[in-house]
Amino acid sequence: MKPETLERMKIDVGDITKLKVDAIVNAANRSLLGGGGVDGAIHKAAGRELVEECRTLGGCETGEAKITRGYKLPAKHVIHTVGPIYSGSESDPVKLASCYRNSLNLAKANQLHSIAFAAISCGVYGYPNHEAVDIAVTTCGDWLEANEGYDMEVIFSCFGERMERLYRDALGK
Ligand code: AR6
Repeated sequence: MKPETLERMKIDVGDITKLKVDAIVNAANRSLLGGGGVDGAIHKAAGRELVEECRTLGGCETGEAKITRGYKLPAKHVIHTVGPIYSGSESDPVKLASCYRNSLNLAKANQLHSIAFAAISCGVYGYPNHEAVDIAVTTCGDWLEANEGYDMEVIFSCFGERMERLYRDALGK
């Protein structure tokens, strides 16, 4: 990956619900009706209207992404993606990479220019965090290089120092 591509990806340490970006990416489940972890935090901060819009979407398959408004969040939109529940099978990295790629494609299709990702599948879905971070950085980097003429700021939201260290290592920062 080109050094300038790595430079286009940033790290934020803290609560993703505080970020004022065009879209934050939620680590949702297939129902899209809320849950624990970052999903619970996003729904709580966005308010009831978010789950009402989610109810109209008919769920979401693993590796896919859907977009809603941000309601009470500082972020304009929420992109909901469903990471794989880690099983150790060959499809896990494929599905996880799809989450990042589909979220970025959806953001571009909606003319968005800044996107902050939660660490998809890195909590209750049990994906080994080091591997998941490598997939996140590689997939977003490849996307930025394939969409070079499009202005997109990618932020990785790290909830705690341990995740921050993993992203810093992966980005060489
Ligand atoms: N801001 C940023 N990151 C956060 C926040 C926050 N406020 N809260 C937690 N994280 P998880 P998953 C981090 O478990 O593994 C839900 O119930 C957290 O430390 O939220 O994809 C859904 O409904 C971890 O690094 O998502 C699904 O059922 C990362 O976000 C299921 O969990 C993801 O952890 C999805 O599991």
